[in-house]
Amino acid sequence: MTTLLNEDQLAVVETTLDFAREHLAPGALGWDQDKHFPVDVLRKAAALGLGGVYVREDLGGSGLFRADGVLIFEALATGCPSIAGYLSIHNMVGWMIDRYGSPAQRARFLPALCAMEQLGSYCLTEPGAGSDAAALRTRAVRDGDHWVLTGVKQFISGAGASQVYVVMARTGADGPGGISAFLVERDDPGLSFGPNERKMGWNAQPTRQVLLDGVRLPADRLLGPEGGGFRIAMNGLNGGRLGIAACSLGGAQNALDRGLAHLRDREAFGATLLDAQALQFRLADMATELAAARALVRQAADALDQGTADAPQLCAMAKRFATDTGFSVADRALQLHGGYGYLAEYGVEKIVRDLRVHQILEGTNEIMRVIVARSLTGA
Ligand code: FAD
Ligand code: 2MC
Repeated sequence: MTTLLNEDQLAVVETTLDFAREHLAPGALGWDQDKHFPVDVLRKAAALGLGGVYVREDLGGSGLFRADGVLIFEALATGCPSIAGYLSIHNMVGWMIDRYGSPAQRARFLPALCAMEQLGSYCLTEPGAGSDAAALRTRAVRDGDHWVLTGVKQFISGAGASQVYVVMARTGADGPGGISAFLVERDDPGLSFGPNERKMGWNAQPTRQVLLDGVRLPADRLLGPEGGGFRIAMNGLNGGRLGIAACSLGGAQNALDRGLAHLRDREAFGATLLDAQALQFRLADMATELAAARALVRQAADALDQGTADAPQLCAMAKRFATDTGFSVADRALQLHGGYGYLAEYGVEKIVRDLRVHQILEGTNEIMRVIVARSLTGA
């Protein structure tokens, strides 16, 4: 994963891989089993600058680029894709506040988010509006100097544990142009949470409904312009999709490494399994596909950093391709372990379960194809 990186990037990768090895990998299986969200470990990550990767440095951020972020999230995911995935979402929230917030909003929210004294969540999806996000129905009604928010957000990562929620709500007409973004805090009266969902993977972080029952916010909690919320949400997701794509690369790389180690150790038919050319070819395909996915993720990150017109499509291509490839590589690594791959203690089935949801969240891979197809057809 270090080919063609400059010295600064190599240092970032090395530090983050060390962190993943020391602080994520040892706990990952237990957190999955116990559904434990290790906030103390997140704070240690923040001490390395991973709580505000893209936030400007004046308020405690690291001021890095997407090209750095994809290296960071790939490295973190070698230790635990679920925690790396949450960190990517937290950093999406920080980026949105840094990019669209007023000076007062930046000063109020960013230092604590960068230190991960406070955690962030992103609230777009609703029970009746997932892929068709612009159909969301949570309402924000102006009342003098306040906004009053009512609605339900579904599947919110980090909900309950997070203090800061970026909530997309309808302030105007139907469709994307009638949506605004708001900064909601956990102790705002009227905010509550559903139970923690029971899930296939991503168990090291909570997923809950966010219930807004007449949440009354001062007018200065509007993030960006009124009616600009969908644009803000989509621009956040362009980077978020790269973070998730990178998490798939890291999880799959770990699974591939485990598969190789297992074949080297395991003996059958009078030789080690690694001597079987059919299995060597399988490893070769897995490594090749992962390298291709990594190249696309890095290309998309460069495009987003440079603000090219095709960046959203490239992010969608990279998210679709890397998350499909990552899942497939992890699944093949499980197969290479035979029956042991199916046992929790070998760690591969957990990677498969964690990586499965990357094909669904931050825009399903069908929606990624919609985005790419629209860019081709001009529809
Ligand atoms: P639907 O939109 O109902 O889609 C159902 C199926 O139809 C999918 O396969 C979809 O691809 C397909 N489909 C829909 N429209 C089309 C189309 N036009 N063409 C082809 N196929 C189509 N959301 C947040 O806002 N914040 C979070 O923090 C968050 N975290 C999540 C964590 C987890 C563990 C999960 C599972 C989800 C999370 N989500 C979050 C929600 C996630 O983004 C949505 O689940 C996802 O966008 C899909 O929406 P949906 O579940 O309503 O599926
Ligand atoms: N980047 C920048 N702008 C974008 C954009 C993107 N990726 N996607 C859409 N826009 C803009 C678009 O250019 C348009 O702007 P304008 O009005 O200036 O022309 C505006 O947004 C409306 O876009 P569309 O007309 O394409 O809207 P439509 O409703 O047809 O479809 C679609 C938009 C399907 C692409 C969008 O609803 C979508 O991405 N759906 C998937 C939802 C999703 O990703 N949810 C993830 C939730 S978060 C999560 O899962 C986590 C784990 C955190």
